[in-house]
Amino acid sequence: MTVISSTIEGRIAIVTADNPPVNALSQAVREGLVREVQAMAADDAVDAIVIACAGRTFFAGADITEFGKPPMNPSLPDVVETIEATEKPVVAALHGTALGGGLEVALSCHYRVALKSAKVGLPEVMLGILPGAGGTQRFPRIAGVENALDAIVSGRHISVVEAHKWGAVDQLVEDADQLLPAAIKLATEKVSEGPRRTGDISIDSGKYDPAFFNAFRASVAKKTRGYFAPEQCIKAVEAAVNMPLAEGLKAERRLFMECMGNPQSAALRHMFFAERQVSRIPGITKETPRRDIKKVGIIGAGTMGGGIAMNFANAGIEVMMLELQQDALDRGLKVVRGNYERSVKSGRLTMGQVDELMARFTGTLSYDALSDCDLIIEAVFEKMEIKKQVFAELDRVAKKGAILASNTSYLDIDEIAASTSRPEDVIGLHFFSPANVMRLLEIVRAEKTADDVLATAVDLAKKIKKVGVVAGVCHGFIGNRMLSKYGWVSAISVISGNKPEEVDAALFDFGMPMGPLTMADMAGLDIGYMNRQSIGRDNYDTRAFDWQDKLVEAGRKGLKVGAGIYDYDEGSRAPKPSAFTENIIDEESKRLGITRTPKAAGDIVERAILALVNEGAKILAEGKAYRASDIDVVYANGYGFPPFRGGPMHYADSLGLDAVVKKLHGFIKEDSNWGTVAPLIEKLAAEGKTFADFDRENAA
Ligand code: T1G
Repeated sequence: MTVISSTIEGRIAIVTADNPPVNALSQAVREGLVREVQAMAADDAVDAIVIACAGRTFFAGADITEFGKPPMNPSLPDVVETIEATEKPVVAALHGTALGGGLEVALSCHYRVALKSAKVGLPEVMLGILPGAGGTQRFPRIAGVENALDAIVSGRHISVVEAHKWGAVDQLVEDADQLLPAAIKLATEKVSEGPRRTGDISIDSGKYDPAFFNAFRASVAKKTRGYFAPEQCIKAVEAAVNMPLAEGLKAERRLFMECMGNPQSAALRHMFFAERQVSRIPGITKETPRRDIKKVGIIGAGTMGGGIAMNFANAGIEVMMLELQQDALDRGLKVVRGNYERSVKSGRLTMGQVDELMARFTGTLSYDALSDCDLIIEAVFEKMEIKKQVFAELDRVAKKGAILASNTSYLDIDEIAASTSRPEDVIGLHFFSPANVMRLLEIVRAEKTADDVLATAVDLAKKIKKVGVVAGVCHGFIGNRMLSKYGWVSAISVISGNKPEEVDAALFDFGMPMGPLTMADMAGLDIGYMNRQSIGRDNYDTRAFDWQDKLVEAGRKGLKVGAGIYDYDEGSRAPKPSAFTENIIDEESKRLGITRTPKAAGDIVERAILALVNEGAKILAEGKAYRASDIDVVYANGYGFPPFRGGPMHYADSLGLDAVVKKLHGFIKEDSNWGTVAPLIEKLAAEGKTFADFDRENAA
């Protein structure tokens, strides 16, 4: 298929790319662009050139599938330099999302026309790299240093309306059918004026001294903690300010290659593709029927119920919330409105939009009112008896074909489904708190869940902007099952020798958003306490948790009561080491006859992360997750695992599974409560394979 073709209208050449799905700048596209632009530039019948793309978007960037493979000419910088050097005016016609190399191609054109709905951006930093085809040099010149620096380091998508205000886009058109004519018209008008090269624009370097860049560094330090690429992006923009274009481009190239060589880039590319794999489900195809979801019922208007409901309202779906008491219902709806009004303060919403969103909500005290809902999700108390009562009611009132979903975070969906007359319509939809913010949704496929119910849930996840990962039924599904092992390692690390703050600091420095013990205090120590009470002392490692249970019994339930593992000043969420806790740990270790020996941070991290990996491999082998990369997506999007490490399974691959097996055996020798090494890791290690190999060989 010809990916690049040219036509001539009047005396204007139109070079069009057609490389679905996103016109990625593959080798064929790059080669075609150089060939056609050079041919049109040499053609006496042509006075100016327009570059446009067919399909849904202007070039959405370099072809990421080519990364990690030997480079193929022409490189994107070659393409960009060819276009910019053209003696005839070149106009870019932008629509969709002109991102990364796509925007760099547009910046090498001399003028830019855009469809008003289009977006531009330089999101390379999200892939652990930086704009490597002149973006760090040209964007500061045409958009201003401050705007470019923010765009390059954040990787955010920018409306062309904003880019137009910056001077980076010359003209906006309202409708798609106006785009090409406007680009041709502008090209014609510019024939006499000739090319206007972004690279020729100079920057007043005096305005942007080291203090300016250091202040910017400080402003992004928290958000970019642990990431390698953001600093390289800043250095590249500094080069744009302090060097002529040719030198700046060389500096950009060097910094780009340093990023490409850093393991974080491979990890972030892994996450990019992993998130796009999750919707590939065995047995589900484009032909699988889907059910129409026009109205959603939510049982429970508490924090979870309200947050879940907002996702659907945000996607334009009508929501009916059910509570047993009017004041609880009123309170729930008030909290939802409050959440939306906070977005008004931050400028993300207008009050009019809040009213529009709230108009999608209705409330009821009667189950019967849910009889016209297409999907009903319960978010009630995590007790099986209560869930079964709710599902019995739903079975009575829900219309035929309604999907019945539980938001349970670890209970058995098969058991819940069996309490209805329609198990094929029952599924798990496990949202993560705050449900209107966290991107992860675990879609739990029960034994009898019908394919069309599952397919509907997978599509619905995308519609409500969640990353929907399908899990099988087991205690805690994927994330919480792994979390229980991580929590055990952090608890045992304390009783066997490390201070809570040492364990937390080690995992925080690894890249977790907060340490496991701070997280336990935030979630509430009483949750784990009640769970352990319910399963009984013979079914968990009491040595690891008795010290925490003593804290709960002393009323120290965590942040919510101002004391848990840590102490908290009035109104503060900052954890402070607690003498009370230290005393409990000391007493407990003496009672258990443990001589406490602190471990180094690296040893703490190794145990905590490999506990995740070992459990993840068991989940994978049991078929409770379809891919190792799905497990990475769960842990990065639901539990804050640093994306720049690619998720626990990718991280294990980077260590080498033979090394992982050796370490796990060492841990088991040290403490038999580790259980067993996952046979799947042993097998892959013995075959010299990785989890990535497993995914390739078992591709859904
Ligand atoms: N290369 C290859 N494939 C890509 C791709 C890309 N750049 N972008 C998307 N795809 C595939 C994706 O894997 C999926 O495939 C399909 O297209 C639809 O994507 C030198 C080096 C454009 C906003 O980072 O942000 O330029 O799963 O499901 O939700 O400076 O894709 O269907 O087989 O995401 O509508 C910079 C990355 C590259 C943009 C569309 N560009 N892409 O979102 O669809 S680095 C980016 C996106 C660079 C230069 C450097 C999004 C999108 P499949 P999708 P979407």
